[in-house]
Amino acid sequence: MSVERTLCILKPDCVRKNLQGEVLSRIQKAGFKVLGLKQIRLTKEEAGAFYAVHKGKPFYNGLVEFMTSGPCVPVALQKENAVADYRALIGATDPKDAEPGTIRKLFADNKGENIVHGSDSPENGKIEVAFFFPESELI
Ligand code: IDP
Ligand code: MG
Repeated sequence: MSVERTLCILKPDCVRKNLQGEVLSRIQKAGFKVLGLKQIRLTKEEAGAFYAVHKGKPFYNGLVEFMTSGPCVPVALQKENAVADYRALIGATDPKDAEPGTIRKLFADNKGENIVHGSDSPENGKIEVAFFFPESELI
């Protein structure tokens, strides 16, 4: 196992529900180190670029709409085996399919509004952290 970075985003539904602290607390208790954190409001262009891999899928426009609907909180995380461990902690994309006790099972309303983002590979973890944080903002 090696030390990896993964990008968490506390999505607009998480912020609207005032669950930022609750969710981040669970992430920290699971051993993740917070390297960087900020609250921002994504533009359509930024959200579209971040989710470019999903362009053309039926949920893409709705996803961009949702991610720009209010502030969100990108969090740069680091830990041994961060990508897999974080995805296990948040659970499946659709909270209906997520394991009991996972963040999405506990807090998400549906497959689209699912509280948090997580990177899907160590390589994308690095790329996605860099999308929101210049190296100078990571401590
Ligand atoms: P992930 O966030 O678990 O990695 P992805 O398949 O990468 O899931 O999809 C990115 C995001 O797009 C999801 O977190 C969710 O917000 C949204 N999404 C994915 N599939 C659907 C769907 O079938 N309906 C509505 N929204 C979806
Ligand atoms: Mg994904």
